[in-house]
Amino acid sequence: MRTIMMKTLLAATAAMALPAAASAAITLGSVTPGTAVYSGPTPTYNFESPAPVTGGLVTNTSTGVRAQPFGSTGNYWTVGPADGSPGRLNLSSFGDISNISFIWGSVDAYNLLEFLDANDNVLASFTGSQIFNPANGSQTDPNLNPVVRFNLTNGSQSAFTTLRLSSTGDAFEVDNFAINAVPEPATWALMMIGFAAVGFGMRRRRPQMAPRFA
Ligand SMILES: [Ca+2]
Ligand SMILES: [Ca+2]
Repeated sequence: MRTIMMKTLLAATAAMALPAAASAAITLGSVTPGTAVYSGPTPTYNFESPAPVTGGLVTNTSTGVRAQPFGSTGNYWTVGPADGSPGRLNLSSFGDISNISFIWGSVDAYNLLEFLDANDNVLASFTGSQIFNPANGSQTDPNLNPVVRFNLTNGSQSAFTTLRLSSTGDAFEVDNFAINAVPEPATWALMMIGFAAVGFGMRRRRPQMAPRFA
């Protein structure tokens, strides 16, 4: 019985370890259908205050040109022939980044998202059709206004600096970017000191728990 459990445990551990070794550096982690009231990660940029972007920042919906993403409020960022394409979001001030999420509004097949390094080399790219198929630009379907999350691993965390959004048709509309930075070495050091302190406290307390007479 114990042997079977051990084997199962080993197999499960191996299965968990494999994808990390084989996977690409930047991957589409999740596509969560949008909600009328945004319920994703706390945004770093909701475009109500200045953000390091180039491209149109708007509040309105203009029929046939751009539409506010379902679940977005106030300003949003739009890229396309009418509003300028490509647009860029410069994230070089964050250091290493482990994941990014945002609302991808009215997903169109001709929307293109690219992850760039400091020299504008493309590290990874995703089209609207990879987010939902068919990517028909619906402004109300939650599946076509999802919160998308991208995960970065290994070297891509430090190489990545800029998101480039392009769209050959109107439009590529987004809001509520949540940027998760990898903890700085100083933060890790503080955490390790914290763990060490807890461990030390447990070791010191243990003798007092032993019976005094036996
Ligand atoms: Ca907003
Ligand atoms: Ca669109």
